[in-house]
Amino acid sequence: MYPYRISVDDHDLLVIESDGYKIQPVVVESLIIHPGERFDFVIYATQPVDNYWIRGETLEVNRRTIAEAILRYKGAPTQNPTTSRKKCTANETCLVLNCPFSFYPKMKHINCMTFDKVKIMTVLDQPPAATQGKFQEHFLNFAFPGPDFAPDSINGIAFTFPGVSAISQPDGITQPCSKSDCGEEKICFCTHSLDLNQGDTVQMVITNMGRGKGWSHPVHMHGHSFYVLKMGLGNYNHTTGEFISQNSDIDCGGGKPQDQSMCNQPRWSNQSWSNGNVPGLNLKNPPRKDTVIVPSGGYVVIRIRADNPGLWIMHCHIQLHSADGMALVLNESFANLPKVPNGFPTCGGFRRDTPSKYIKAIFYIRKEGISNKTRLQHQQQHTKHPK
Ligand SMILES: [Cu+2]
Repeated sequence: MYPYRISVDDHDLLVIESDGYKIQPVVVESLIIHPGERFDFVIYATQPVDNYWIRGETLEVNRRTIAEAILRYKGAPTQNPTTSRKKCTANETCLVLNCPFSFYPKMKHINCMTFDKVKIMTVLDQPPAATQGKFQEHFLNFAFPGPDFAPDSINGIAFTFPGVSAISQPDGITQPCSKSDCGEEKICFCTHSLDLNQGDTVQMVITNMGRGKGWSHPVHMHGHSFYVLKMGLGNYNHTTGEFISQNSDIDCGGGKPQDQSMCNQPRWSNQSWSNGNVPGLNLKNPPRKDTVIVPSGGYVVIRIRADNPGLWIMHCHIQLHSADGMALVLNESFANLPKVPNGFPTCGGFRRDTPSKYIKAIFYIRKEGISNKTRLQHQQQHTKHPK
């Protein structure tokens, strides 16, 4: 559920790969990993024979949640390490990879490298161009818009799973969004899908903004890996690291300031950024990934080529968020799918026979409408910047 900052005492990490794609190696003191992400790194066993702590620490403020393991050199005694983590100083700063914010408070002496600054290793693997007529841009706001009721949603739509196999029985979907009351300052529940045309370059601007912004969402896509072209972060106080305001590149719509709008129909503040003309896009050797963090109060620009017909779910990888509706389906070139074989079994609507405690809890929250309060506490706790 939480991001962890991973380090190994007295050893730098040489990060070489993420989500199955080789990157141009970077040497860091630590890296931050969110649910769904994978990182490969190398450490050189060049230190004296001994035991060393491998550390995972969450980013929370005023609370410490740690995971620990031991790096034991061959020949070291079977005991706990006595090592401590590197002291980051003005003369010897630490570099942290994959921060969901721009920087740590100044006194920490930690520099951040956001993932859009990483380069892919394979130079032949380049993002598709924004060709006129074959280019789509979609804005997707992962948030908990309220005010009274704040389900986990994308553009104010809480995903409802179809009661049938949508790929073999598309006509059996009973709650399509076309029949729901969704809109700019509305909340709705339906089987949210996004239509993609075969061969198009699809750019997505994934935001975590508006009144329902929360902690960083690790957004995961099935059926594709995407190119990470740009990250836009919130504004923070350089000295204290406290959050100040959301990124002004995005207009949240609704005729309201960002922090009051549901941000269900976000767009570029500057319309000349449309059609792929976003300044600062990293189009040369951008990294590829299938899970990317969308920072609180900010956005990520990603691209794919729609070359994989099917229905692919895209969701926040925090289980609680996706189960409660922070998901949608990419309806990609449906007409190009092979026909379902003759006699393929069909199924009707389903019900969970014995809802788990967890599902019951969600229903309870929905019924009692306490979701917003809980979420607000959640958000306040997690949008604070680490100190
Ligand atoms: Cu999430």
